[in-house]
Amino acid sequence: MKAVIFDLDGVVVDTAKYHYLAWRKLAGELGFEFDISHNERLKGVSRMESLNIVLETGGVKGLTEEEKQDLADRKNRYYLQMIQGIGESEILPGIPEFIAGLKEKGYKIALGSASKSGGMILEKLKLAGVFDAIVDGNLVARAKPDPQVFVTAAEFLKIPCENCTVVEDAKAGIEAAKAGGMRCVGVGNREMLKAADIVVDSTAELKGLIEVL
Ligand code: B16
Ligand code: MG
Repeated sequence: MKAVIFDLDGVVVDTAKYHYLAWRKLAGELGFEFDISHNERLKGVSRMESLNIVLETGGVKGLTEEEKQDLADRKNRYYLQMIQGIGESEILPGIPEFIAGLKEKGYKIALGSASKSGGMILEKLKLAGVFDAIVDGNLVARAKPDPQVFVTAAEFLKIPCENCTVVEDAKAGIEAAKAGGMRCVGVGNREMLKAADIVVDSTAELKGLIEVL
């Protein structure tokens, strides 16, 4: 029995743009501009780690843990407002066909997302029912590049890690998959994702990989 474990943001749906817009709004309120060139570093990493990166780019230092928590909560409120209306039209190209092809071949599929909103977003995309296991940021304590999110998904599926392939768009996620002893398909920039076993430019190409997984 084999499985494919999907990252959410950047693989199933392009929520990265909403994370970026929410961080940019917060940065603006703090008096600096959060530039898109730093956005790649936020992909796949936890909310608090993302906040630390955003504050670093703005040269903001010396905040207490409580102040940081307030800022992270504020960003999350903006993010939740922005994704309120998200729906099936925002599922990334080729994902429904890739999932259907995997199911046809008898693969199990799981979600392995760092986002605490992961499960809720899958519901909004009307995809929750097709996943055999859903692991999001509410179920794990250690953020990517720690493999916990993917290993937990494999445990839920009762499939050994070496029979799992992770699909990821972030460097931290690829490191996590490798640390968990899984194969990994990267989606996006070849140079940045070079630690993956296979890299494709876009989710539209995933279906073509089913035979080689
Ligand atoms: P939240 P993924 C990740 O999702 C995002 O890529 C990352 O930018 C975000 O900080 C993280 O989820 C936490 O999200 O603030 O909603 O809990 O790529 O692992 O699906
Ligand atoms: Mg991602």
